Amino acid sequence: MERTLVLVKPDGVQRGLIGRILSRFEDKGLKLVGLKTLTISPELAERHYAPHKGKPFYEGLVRYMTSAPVVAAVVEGPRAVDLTRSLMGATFGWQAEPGTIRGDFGLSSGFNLIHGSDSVESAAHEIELFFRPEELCAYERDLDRWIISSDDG
Ligand code: IDP
Ligand code: MG
Repeated sequence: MERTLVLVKPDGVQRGLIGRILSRFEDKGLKLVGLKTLTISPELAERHYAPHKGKPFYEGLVRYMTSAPVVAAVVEGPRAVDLTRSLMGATFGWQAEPGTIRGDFGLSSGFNLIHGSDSVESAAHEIELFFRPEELCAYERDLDRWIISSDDG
């Protein structure tokens, strides 16, 4: 079973979209096993976005992500990393397909509402940046036998 890191970015929190964004993951059948609000420090933003250091949008990205609180969530399920990326949609709101989170709620390149890890490896690293192990709660849902079949992983 995979886990991935989701952030509802500052624009999503300010616009009152926390519930509507996170409900997409529950609707899909994925499970929330970690959840918190926090204001990202410049140090944490730099570690989280280290792969983008040096890119033209990097400084603005760190400013944006540290400007107001975010919601951090750990989402669990079969293929959670790829499913999360497809629920999010393309990076820029103006490019993202309707039906995706970015496609339905935004039009901007920078203010794109949500972050999701892009691989199983980066998910493991990013989850560690945002959560201590004891903050994650493994639990069974009785309904999962109707959502996840034995060949889903
Ligand atoms: P992703 O969030 O879809 O994985 P990345 O390429 O990893 O996209 O970029 C990380 C974040 O940096 C984006 O979500 C977006 O907030 C910001 N970003 C990326 N490219 C641009 C840009 O060209 N202009 C402004 N912000 C950008
Ligand atoms: Mg990315």
